[in-house]
Amino acid sequence: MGGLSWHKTVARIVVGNRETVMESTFKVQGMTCQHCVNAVTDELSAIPSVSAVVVDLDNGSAVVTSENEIPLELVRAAIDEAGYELISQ
Ligand SMILES: [Cu+2]
Repeated sequence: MGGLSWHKTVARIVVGNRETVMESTFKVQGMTCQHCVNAVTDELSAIPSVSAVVVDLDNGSAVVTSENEIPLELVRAAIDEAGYELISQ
């Protein structure tokens, strides 16, 4: 995979099935183990419209799949709630 981009939102729209899925990648600072990954995953999963969360410990990223675009402040609050920090540019 290429370099990590912060808050890159990709819209994947399937017209036939009327399915809209967005994937957003965020960088998270402070995760050190699987416990951290679980905490961040749980908090991000609790955001409305989020259908999937994949957290990568090695590169400190969180890929969030959602039906709608998620306000950045919600993501920031969720990561903060888990005890970590959303890295801003
Ligand atoms: Cu940990």
